[in-house]
Amino acid sequence: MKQMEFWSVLISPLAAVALVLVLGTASEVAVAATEVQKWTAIEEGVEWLVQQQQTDGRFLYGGGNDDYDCAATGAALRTLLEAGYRPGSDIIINATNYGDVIGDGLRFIFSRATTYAISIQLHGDPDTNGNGLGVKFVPGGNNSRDMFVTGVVLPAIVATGTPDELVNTGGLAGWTYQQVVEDTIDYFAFGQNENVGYSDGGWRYYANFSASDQACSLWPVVSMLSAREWGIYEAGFVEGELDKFMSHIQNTDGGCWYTPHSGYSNMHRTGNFLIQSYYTGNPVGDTTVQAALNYINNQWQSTTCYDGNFGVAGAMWSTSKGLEYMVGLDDTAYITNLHTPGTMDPGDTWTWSEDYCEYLVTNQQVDGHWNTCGYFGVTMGTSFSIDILKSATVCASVTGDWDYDDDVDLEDFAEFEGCITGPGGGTAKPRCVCVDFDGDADVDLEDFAEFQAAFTGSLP
Ligand SMILES: [Ca+2]
Ligand SMILES: [Ca+2]
Ligand SMILES: [Ca+2]
Ligand SMILES: [Ca+2]
Repeated sequence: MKQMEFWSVLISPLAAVALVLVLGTASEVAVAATEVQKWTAIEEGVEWLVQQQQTDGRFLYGGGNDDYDCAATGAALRTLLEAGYRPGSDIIINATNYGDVIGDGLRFIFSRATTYAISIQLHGDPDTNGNGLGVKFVPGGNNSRDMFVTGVVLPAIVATGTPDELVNTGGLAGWTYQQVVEDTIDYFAFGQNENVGYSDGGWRYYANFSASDQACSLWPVVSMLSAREWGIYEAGFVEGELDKFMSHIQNTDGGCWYTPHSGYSNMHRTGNFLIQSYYTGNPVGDTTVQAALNYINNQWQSTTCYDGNFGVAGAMWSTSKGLEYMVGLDDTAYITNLHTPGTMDPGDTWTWSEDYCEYLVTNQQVDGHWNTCGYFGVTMGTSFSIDILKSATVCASVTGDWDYDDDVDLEDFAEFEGCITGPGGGTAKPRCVCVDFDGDADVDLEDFAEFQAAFTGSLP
């Protein structure tokens, strides 16, 4: 807090300078802008989320299971880290220290981590760093939750952006985050199924379970994509093996089964297929990708619990990520079966992404959470919902224009001032990323200099 006071004192004289620059009164331009609505929904969702943390750092999945709670904690941390909060960085909002929330959450996750002996597999050696170990985030031996929990947790560690940080608790204490990520990726490569017919190349429950399913087979892929952000790559055979599984998991309607050549299609599993397609490098023109896109378009408006789209947070999350990867947020060619256009900023185009955001903004509960039907529970569903909105937000095209009314005036300055945390201080709220002009994860005097340069005063 000392640091924040220091910056406030330093900023005040500069604020006076800004005041002098403004002659005339600020005009009130009411903009019913979805970008503003999205940011507000994100902020209210984040405020609800942090209040859900338990005293030992965990977030509850629902159902009272430590392993599932670890997954819910991973999802919440990833969301909060991507919203700009950092462990050890004192951002205090409504008496909650967001830096402590992240730090406590990471401690809970690492308290669940354990090493796992791995060895050469049929298609190659999964042990990229040659230490004979993998890592999973469920304690003890094989457990039916190993792949799911571990796959949800890993991206949170990568989202810290600190590969050199040391684990400070549990069995991996003293390891760097980098090594944890390497060995977790090794674990996924080791645990990929082989020599089991149609299930070759997929995952289920725990390492080498010897059957695969399309719900579980999402999470190792999400983690491996995440690890690439740190330049960490799994063993070379994994992609090609996953291709085999993908060739046996797609139904004739373009959607995906739960297990190979069996049952019926659903939205979540088909969204997973798009993410897997991106991972394996299948182009959008590939017939299997086209078929999946066609299924998603046909089922777009489905609200069927578990198997549909809207209101099923897990389905919306996978489909949103998959579409963003494969056709982009601005796509209007592949997903056309949309709802009637809702509120948008002037000049924006109604897209699948806007359709999702409109739903989320409209259906957020008063206290900031989202209800969800499906497998992941309310806390994880709320994390997913925030992620979807966050992916879709864009900062105003005019630098420093907080309220999207095409000027940079005192109203924008008031919000800018609320974002100032000093060098290395993180961000006060998610939307502050729009005034971190030099992109170094803080809002400080260097950013203020740019804000000042962009200052226009109120424009009609
Ligand atoms: Ca290893
Ligand atoms: Ca294997
Ligand atoms: Ca403005
Ligand atoms: Ca900055």
